Amino acid sequence: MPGAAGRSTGTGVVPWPRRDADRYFAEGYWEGRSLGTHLAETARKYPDEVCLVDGDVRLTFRELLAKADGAAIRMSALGVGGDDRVVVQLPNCWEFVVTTVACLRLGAVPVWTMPQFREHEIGGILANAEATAIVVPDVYKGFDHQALAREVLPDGLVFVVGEDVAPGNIDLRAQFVSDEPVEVSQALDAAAPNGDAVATFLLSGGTTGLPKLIPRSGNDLSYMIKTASEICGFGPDTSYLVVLPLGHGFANTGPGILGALLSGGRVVIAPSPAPQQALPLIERERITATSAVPAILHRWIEYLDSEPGLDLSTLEMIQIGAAKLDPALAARVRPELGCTLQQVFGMGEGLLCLTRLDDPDELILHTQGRPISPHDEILLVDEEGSPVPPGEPGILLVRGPYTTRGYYRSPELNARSFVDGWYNTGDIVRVTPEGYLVVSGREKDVINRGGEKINAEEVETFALDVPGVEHAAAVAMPDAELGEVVCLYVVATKPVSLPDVHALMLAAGAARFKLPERLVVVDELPATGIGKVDKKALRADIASRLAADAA
Ligand code: J2J
Repeated sequence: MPGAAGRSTGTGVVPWPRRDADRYFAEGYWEGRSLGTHLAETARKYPDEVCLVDGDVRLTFRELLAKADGAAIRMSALGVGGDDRVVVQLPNCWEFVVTTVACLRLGAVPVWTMPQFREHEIGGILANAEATAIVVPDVYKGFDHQALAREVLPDGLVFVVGEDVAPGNIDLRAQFVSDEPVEVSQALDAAAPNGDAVATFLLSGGTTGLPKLIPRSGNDLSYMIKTASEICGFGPDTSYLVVLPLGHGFANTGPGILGALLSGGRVVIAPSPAPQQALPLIERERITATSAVPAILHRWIEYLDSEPGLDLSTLEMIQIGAAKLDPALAARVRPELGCTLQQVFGMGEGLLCLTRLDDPDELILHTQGRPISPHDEILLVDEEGSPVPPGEPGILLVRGPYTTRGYYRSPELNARSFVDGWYNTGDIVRVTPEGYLVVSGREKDVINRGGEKINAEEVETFALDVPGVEHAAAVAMPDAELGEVVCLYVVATKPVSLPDVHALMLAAGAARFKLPERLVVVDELPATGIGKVDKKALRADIASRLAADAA
């Protein structure tokens, strides 16, 4: 049951109904403890094992916990309170993991973000989360993150990872002090939040406008990560390679880094998903498991065709998810990478579906897995909300022990996205007779660019600010490598070019990956019967234009 030192989950967080919560506790799914407490327990069980590797840095569990606890206590002294939100915008590096563990130990709420985000995204996230602190690199890929942090959080704490810490900002690595007396860790243990408290806010890619915050509690997230770890066969012998951005739920929780750590395993951070960098690490660090999106898998397999000499024999499994995997590419995993493929269909809101390692090929190659929990409830409905006949595709609704009941402080959006506790995923799927999900489409207006979700309306809003643009519609355009990229249709009163749109979006502080790849100027946008832009017609239009280009 929840511990005594419970903090409130705060206003704006929709709790699970009492009856469901009681059931999840009774079944042992929810343990009533924070993720930080679970991590500390594992760290104390395997103190001398190396658990985090990044280049020359190799930390044991003892060192990881000591650094994190040292940072937690210093962050607290600097004014970061339990329940305060800390936006983490770091590239993939060991400091990201220590920061996360420090926040979880303190009960502060890390909000993981991507290094590509700029003032438009970071400013919005800071405001939504009411964050009081941000963690950034000094300079990354030529961009001055400290300057951005100061601009968007003028009165907050700016923690910097890097050599060049500007006056007024705080050198985060200097807080990773590992010589704290044991009482410090004990004090953090005693003050740990209970399992109901928000452990992290994940970002939703699927909603309108700026990313909405998804509250994930210690109870729900610990359950999800532990269950997924079990299904993935994670244990102390696991050596997990991270190539996905650490800002992603998939990389952290699917079961990801936190799953490997909670299993007593080892996390190895790749500086880049490029095959030249990631694949030699598999050989050198004797990696057993990793996760990627289809676009990365494609690059790896192509590279292995030309560089066959690498020894990847330790690799037991690779998870592929976040975007639809082509069965033909899926079929190349076993023969060319020599490991088991696991398809992953997940979402920051909760539901995680996995194929099982011992599933027959038919399911591994052609489905996106089945829910990890027996208490995940799935309902497929048509556009009117009526259940579809078994085996037919429908809009996927879900509820269960680790799927959130609402976005943070978003009553209006929640009224649309959650009904009777069911989260409307906006994905169109069908369920096989074995109970496995096959994703066949999407109802929500999102473009999935190699796993990065781009909200169409956000791009359209920028486009409407370009002089001369009267109407705008962003749709997914097929792309051989990324699966989908953004194609922008506009109606304009004067000539408009793609560079015009890019210049406006960059000046407005949008992340570069949201820039449309193609612009199509038309006389008018097709409309549906009810006067909405007919995006289906636009997707068909761009497909025929691509076919004509190729002919
Ligand atoms: C097709 N579409 C998929 C798949 C996700 C693990 C794995 C992924 C995410 C993630 C995650 C897909 N095939 N295999 O958080 O923990 C699309 C769906 C879904 C949306 C969620 C995790 N796997 N998708 O991708 O919150 O449209 O989470 O609703 O970023 O990605 O995106 P996101």
